[in-house]
Amino acid sequence: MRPPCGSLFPLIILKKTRRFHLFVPANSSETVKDLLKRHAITHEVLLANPNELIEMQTRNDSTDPRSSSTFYERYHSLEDVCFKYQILATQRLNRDNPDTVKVILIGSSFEKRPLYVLKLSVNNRPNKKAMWIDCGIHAREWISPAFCLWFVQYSLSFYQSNKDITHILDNMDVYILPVLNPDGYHYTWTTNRMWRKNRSTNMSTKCVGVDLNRNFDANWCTEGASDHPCSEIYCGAFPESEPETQAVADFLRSHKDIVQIYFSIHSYSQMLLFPYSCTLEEAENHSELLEMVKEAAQKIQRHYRNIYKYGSGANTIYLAPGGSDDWAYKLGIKYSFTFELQDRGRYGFLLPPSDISKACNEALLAVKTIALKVDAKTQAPTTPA
Ligand code: 9B3
Ligand code: ZN
Ligand code: ZN
Repeated sequence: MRPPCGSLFPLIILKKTRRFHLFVPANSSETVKDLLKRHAITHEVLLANPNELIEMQTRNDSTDPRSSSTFYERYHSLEDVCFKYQILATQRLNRDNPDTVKVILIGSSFEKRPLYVLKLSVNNRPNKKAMWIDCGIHAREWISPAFCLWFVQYSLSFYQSNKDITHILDNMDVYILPVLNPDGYHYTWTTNRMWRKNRSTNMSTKCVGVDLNRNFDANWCTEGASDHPCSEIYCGAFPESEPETQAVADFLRSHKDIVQIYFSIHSYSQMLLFPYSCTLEEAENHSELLEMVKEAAQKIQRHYRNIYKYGSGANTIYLAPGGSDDWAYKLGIKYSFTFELQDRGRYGFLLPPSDISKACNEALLAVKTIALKVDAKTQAPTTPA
């Protein structure tokens, strides 16, 4: 079995050449340091006081008029995110399009929170294709919901002034699910900042939560997932056992003829991934997908001097079944991607708010690059005006 991003895992799986991040409870840090020393494993303490960082990231949620950062450069509680989306839903991209932002309820979470999708649509040209972006499937990856907000805000602000986003929105609708795992996200704000899974409970175990990115029907619960409910990568009782998974899967199934591009946003480690993760086999259009993420990574490097790895999931990060991108790909969405945003482990999931704008702009550049490439390849013949 291989580790999920950034989780505490037994040391036996460490490779000699690989760096690894451990989260250690403060009261056992000396013991762990001792152990590492005795086994001649070199280590450094990256974050001596994560609680201070966590406090900093949650404190600035309120709209402090003295703060120099914008709403989009801070992290927000679930309630604030919801509220913001209600406001955004009343906005329009231009005067000719009163109904450019629509809120669609696609289901509810285990704890009965609504799952809202935002639809951006600037014209109602028939047979328009669409792009899907989901954020926040893993609760502790806070930069992910921040990106979804960033994307919506960018689209509403720069439609008709930035030529790339204009071209994209003129040619496709965008469906955005800002927080796929609202129960988990809420829990990271109130109780445990490092929570990953959803919050579903089950009579047969005391452990809470299913890893929603192991719960999709793609080689479900094979190597790289766990059938133990206490595991961080627990696959659930059966594929789509979770209401969050089911809501997304149902929505995409009923829109599969129009959705051409699928993005799922995670953190951390800076990678642009595509199927498969659930097998070492190559996807049918592997070279096409590789070309796209390579171009996106090169652009990020040129514009932001930051390195993103790219490739198929199984080859680039680890073999893992049951993920949403593989499932969407098998459904027929041939341009399917998972992005792992900043950073590479300095702060990990605790990326400081001051890094939000750069992290989001990098991801935005990658989304735009790929969307434009797909659009150029799949241009539906339009009737001349
Ligand atoms: C995992 C899977 Cl199963 C997939 N299909 N694509 C990406 C990943 C990586 C993320 C995960 O769920 O472990 C990184 Se947080
Ligand atoms: Zn993740
Ligand atoms: Zn085009």
